[in-house]
Amino acid sequence: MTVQELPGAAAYRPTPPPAWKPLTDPAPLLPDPEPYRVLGTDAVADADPELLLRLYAELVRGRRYNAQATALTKQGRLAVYPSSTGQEACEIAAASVLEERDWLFPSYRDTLAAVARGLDPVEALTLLRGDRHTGYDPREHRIAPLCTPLATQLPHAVGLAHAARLKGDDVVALAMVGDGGTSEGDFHEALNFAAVWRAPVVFLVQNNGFAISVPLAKQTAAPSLAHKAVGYGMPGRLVDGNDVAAVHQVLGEAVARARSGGGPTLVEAVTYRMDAHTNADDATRYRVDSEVEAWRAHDPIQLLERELTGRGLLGDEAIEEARAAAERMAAALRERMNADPVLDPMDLFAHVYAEQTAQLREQAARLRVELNAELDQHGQDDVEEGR
Ligand SMILES: Cc1ncc(C[n+]2csc(CCOP(=O)(O)OP(=O)(O)O)c2C)c(N)n1
Ligand SMILES: [Mg+2]
Repeated sequence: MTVQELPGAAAYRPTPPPAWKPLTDPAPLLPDPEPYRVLGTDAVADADPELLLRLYAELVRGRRYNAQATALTKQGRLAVYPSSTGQEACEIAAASVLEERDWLFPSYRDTLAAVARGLDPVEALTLLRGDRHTGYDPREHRIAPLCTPLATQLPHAVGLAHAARLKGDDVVALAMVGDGGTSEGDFHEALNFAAVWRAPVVFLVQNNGFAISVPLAKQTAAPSLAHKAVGYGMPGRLVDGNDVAAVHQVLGEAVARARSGGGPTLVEAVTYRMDAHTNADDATRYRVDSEVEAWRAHDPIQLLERELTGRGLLGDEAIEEARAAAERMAAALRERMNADPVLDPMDLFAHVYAEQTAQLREQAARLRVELNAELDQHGQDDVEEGR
């Protein structure tokens, strides 16, 4: 078959689409090829020893909190506890880079971050013991409710941060999410909106290797979760999530960037969940001991302890002191959690809407009638049984 040349075809030259150019230079947005580390590297010379000692005490306290809360599930005092043992460096660093005026948006696994930010250790467990509402007033310490629906906290964080910026308030929101949460639509929507509007948000992904039993390789085919940042036009940072000095530095830089109007950052902290997903999970069904042991050798407390003792900044006495303080916290937590909470069923209707709806008022009235009837009935039984 011969191709017939159309008249004038010789003059036609295909050209690229008009006026195309990259919206953003992708090179500075790319994460480092290896997770950033401070402990055991030259960068540690720049780390403030006072800060490292404070972080150490918090890590020890955090681990003890995880152990105590897990024990409370076995004693029937807590319905469920998603432990962050092994991930304490991310939890503590996240809390410590924020100012009081900032907001933290935690997931269900981030109780420690909330406690490290000042939340009462018992109030932090209220939801997990199945008590009232969130268990705390989110406005008091500027900590959004510990969020169980995956990734829904992310658009909330972006909305709050964007609104604060429009109002001229100096507020940064730090939102925490797991590796599994990055597959949610909310993750995409939050990052896209944040980047387009340069919202003052920091996204911290704790990549702990698993979403319950699903390993990272089944979650994504991206080179790393930090690489996803480039697709939204924000910087992606990859950090050793067990190196508290590194996580503190990277998150601190991201917060400073957000505060100065530079827009959002996606930080992927590479870490590992040492315990099962929750007390209701058996992790031996989907992961091998050798993997767990390899991570045990990269324990966040040990990494920092070795650094500090090696430099003569931490001695046996200070270690004992940190452990004793953690024990005191655990004892107080045990004692308070062993007291039965007094609950008012009518509280169900509080804090649902700023102004109660007609339906809720009607339901509340019906419950009130039922409760009164029950009270009368029990009162009657008591009389009949001679009590
Ligand atoms: C929208 C939604 N889908 C599913 C679940 C059930 N679920 C609870 S935890 C979890 C795994 C999440 O894994 P990841 O985000 O990696 O966080 P991790 O538990 O490892 O901290 C799933 C699927 C949920 N809570 N919300
Ligand atoms: Mg995970």
